[in-house]
Amino acid sequence: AMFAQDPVRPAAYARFARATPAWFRDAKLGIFVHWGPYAVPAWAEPIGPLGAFDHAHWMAHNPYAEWYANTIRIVGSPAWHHQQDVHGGAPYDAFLDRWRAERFDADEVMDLVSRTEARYVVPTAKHHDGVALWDAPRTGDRNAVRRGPHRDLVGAFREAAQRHGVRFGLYYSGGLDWWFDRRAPITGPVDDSVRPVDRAYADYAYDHVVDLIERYRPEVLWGDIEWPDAGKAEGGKSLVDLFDRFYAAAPDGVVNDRFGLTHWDFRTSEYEEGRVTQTAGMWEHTRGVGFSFGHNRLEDAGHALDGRAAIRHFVDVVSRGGNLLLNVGLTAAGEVTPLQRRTLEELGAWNAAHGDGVFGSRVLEPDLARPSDEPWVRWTRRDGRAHAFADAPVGATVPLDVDLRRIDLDGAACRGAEVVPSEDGVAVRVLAAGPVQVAFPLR
Ligand code: FUL
Repeated sequence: AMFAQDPVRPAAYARFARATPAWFRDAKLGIFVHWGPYAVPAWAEPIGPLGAFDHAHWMAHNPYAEWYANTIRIVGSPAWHHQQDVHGGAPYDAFLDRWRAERFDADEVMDLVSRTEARYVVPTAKHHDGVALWDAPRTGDRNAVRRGPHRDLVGAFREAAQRHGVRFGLYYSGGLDWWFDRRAPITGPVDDSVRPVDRAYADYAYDHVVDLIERYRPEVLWGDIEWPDAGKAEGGKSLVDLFDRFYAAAPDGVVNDRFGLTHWDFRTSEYEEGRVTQTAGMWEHTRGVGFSFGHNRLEDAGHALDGRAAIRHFVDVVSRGGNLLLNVGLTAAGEVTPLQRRTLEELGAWNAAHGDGVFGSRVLEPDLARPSDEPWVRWTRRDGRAHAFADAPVGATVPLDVDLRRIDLDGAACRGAEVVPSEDGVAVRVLAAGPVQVAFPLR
């Protein structure tokens, strides 16, 4: 039975239903970039992954450094104390002028992105703090062109992405804007009661995204939290009209599932939250190299994915049919930290040698071969081959759980491994630091 208050998807959104564009299905890896004045304090408690804590604890100890403007307003929280002690209790907006981007080189960032072999990049155009990275309409001086960097950062990313042949997307926080909506900080769940939903905000957000579409032609529209409810129904400055404009400008474009119950081309999950296991539709998993999206100076190697962990995470997501949107948070000066850079470089080096079994691949049917966690084995399918990825100490023998009637052992191509006989099937001996790869022809 349906209850009166159940949300209903407005019928107008049905016309956006479409098959996922091939480029996005094949892309597998994107790089997310979070950047804003929160990179100046760059401070959050690295308590762990989203989804592992209750709401009240999460908000008072938020490991997301890009939430700093909210966390420091929770009186008595460690971030509130930090703001008192280190920044004299100054208001968040004091960071706008201290955010200088003095060493930002969009081509350098995009060079790193393209060396990971990521096919798309998604910088934040406006996060929850409401600060725009371009001269967005009606933001007054709260944007990167009028304050701080004094540059159109969205434009700089856009042009560099084009020069590097990387598809360009944009993140826009339609759900939260702590400048437009100056109510008390969020201390519990991010539900409908803590986000602006009225016409005034719906029009404001609409004008921003129309401007982004017209000026920068993104091919990924990455909304966040929700879309203001007053803008969901057809007519006026509506989300229906916004999607019309988006697909007219980018016929191959894709939209994520954070515009509420309206339309999406792909589902999203984040750390432990909403973890999607193989669904019929397209999905993308996102996380930072550490526990934050914005740069957090409190994070060290103990909080972050090293190269090997990032590779395993990436291959795991792809083996289950998803894309990985891996985030870096730039420093206030505009640089990728050495910790994040190393992880991306190691992922890129591995992709250069093994990417033929990952990019453009599909999920391998479980009746052909099955993954395992101990030892770590994942499978993909591409071009008539089953690709096995195994990670174990050099010299270890890893059994593979396969259907030998369908997998051709003779034609196997090995990288860092050799195929060895085993009692009840087949195994690979690991000859190099992993994950190693074996491609088996399928019969
Ligand atoms: C979340 C946001 O609240 C985080 O700050 C981050 O932007 C992440 C990608 O989405 O919902």
